[in-house]
Amino acid sequence: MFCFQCEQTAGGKGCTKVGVCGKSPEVANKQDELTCALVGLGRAAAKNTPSKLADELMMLGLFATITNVNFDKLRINELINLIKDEKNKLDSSAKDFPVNDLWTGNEDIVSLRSTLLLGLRGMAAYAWHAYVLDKKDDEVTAWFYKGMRAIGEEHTAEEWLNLLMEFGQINLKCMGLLDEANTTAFGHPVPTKVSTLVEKGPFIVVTGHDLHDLKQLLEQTEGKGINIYTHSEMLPAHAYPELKKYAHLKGNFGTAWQNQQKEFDNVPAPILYTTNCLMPPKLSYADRIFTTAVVGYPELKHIPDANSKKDSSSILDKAMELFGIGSKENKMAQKDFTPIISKALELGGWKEDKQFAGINGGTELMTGFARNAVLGVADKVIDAVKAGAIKHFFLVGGCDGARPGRNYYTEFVKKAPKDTVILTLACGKYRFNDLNIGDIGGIPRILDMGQCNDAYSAIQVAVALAGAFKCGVNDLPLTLVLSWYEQKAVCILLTLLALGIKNIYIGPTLPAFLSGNVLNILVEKFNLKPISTPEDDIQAILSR
Ligand code: FS2
Ligand code: SF4
Repeated sequence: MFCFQCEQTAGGKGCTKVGVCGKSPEVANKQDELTCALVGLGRAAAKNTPSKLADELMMLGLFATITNVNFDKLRINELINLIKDEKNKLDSSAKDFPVNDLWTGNEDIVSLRSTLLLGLRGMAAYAWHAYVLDKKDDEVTAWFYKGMRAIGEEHTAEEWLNLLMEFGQINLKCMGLLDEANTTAFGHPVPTKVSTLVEKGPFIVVTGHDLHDLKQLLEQTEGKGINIYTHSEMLPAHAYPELKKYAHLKGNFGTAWQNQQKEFDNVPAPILYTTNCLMPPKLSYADRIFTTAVVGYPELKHIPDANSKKDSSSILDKAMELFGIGSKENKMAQKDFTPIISKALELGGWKEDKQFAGINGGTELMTGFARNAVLGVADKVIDAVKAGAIKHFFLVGGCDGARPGRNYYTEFVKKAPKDTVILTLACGKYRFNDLNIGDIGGIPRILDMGQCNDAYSAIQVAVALAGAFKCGVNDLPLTLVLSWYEQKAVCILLTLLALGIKNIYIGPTLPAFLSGNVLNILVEKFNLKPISTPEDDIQAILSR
């Protein structure tokens, strides 16, 4: 096996024996085979128009290879079979990419090719979340095929760089599509206080990013005496009007993904995984875990699409059962959550209310400062900047992870001067989102904009502020201080670079898939900076 796609990769170079994430060599090799089959599908799509199922397979196939999503080689194999089937229908002469060529060759070319592939994986997750809410964009869909074809082609370094910039623009479109899907289905997020108290009685914990799954679970648990708690990237759900209207969406349980093995032990409730980040579960709680859609782990219970025919040997019925794809009509995935509801009632929850706290001991979390909420008070923000009350904005956002160096982000927020505002998003915020660092003239100093894909909101806010101040985004008193872990962070970074955003700080370590030369190009062109210490970085930023 070879995999170097995430921040925790072995020795900062690549996992070759077993994944640090728990991925086995068999699964890693199957995922490579899947990727190479998707190149074949991309090639076949150059000849004939792909079907709805081919589009679904393109998105789900890429999504399934993201870190901490699917550890089940049988399911990856099902996907490969479905992809080959579709490819042959389009163009039986189209060849898959040779697996041996995927991670080998000239170091810089491997680096550039891998960066595009990993970005495509990230974008596939966003495209899928939009798709289940009935939003699809032809240009985004077509780019998956184009991008996968490119993975199988020879390109010069310059051509690869151009492809990466083009991809960054397409990913912006895809994040915009997901923003539209979420706000159309659930309304615009409003600033919302979220409690960390878990009330006595039966409950279900929902983790991952899929708001459509959460909505269906809320509908199906209403009036049944079961409370719902968000976990990790699901926290921003509390801010959407069409989700917060459910009185039994009570609060948030736990922190970011890397703490799940500790947090889910001894909890008298089931946990639903709608996407990443799934860690191999401990035996003590594996029987309480339910996966759905693209998430998979051998032996864990899986919630299939409600329309699927169980135990059918037809390849299409299997696709429907395992992944919720392959239906003829264009309808949104429907789930039947009865098994998880029964489990919640059986386990019964705690006998007494339990007060939990965040990493720093805080018991209340604020979320819902997405673009609409922030731009709604834009005048106030602009006045505060003009009056000198707000000196600088930091976007401290991105993924969390297990490395000790990630404490940088907590310290950064704690040490940021009192006349600065912290925008944040994604699961890295759990390092500091329970801190009370006050407000500036009624504007809270920590503004949680949402999930990782809500980087779209942050971009919109930055563009609007640049318009108001009649300057470029790079001239704003705004610095991005990002933490990365998996491949969605890769596609977001490429979008930021494609937009020409400079001086981005990145950590806790640099991606293993960036070769020395490619990194030098990014540093020269975009002034990308590895993080150092919070003190030095804050000082350097504010004295610029
Ligand atoms: Fe966090 Fe994991 Fe959001 Fe990433 S919950 S690292 O998938 O996408 O961020
Ligand atoms: Fe290693 Fe990360 Fe790949 Fe898992 S996803 S095998 S930890 S590089």
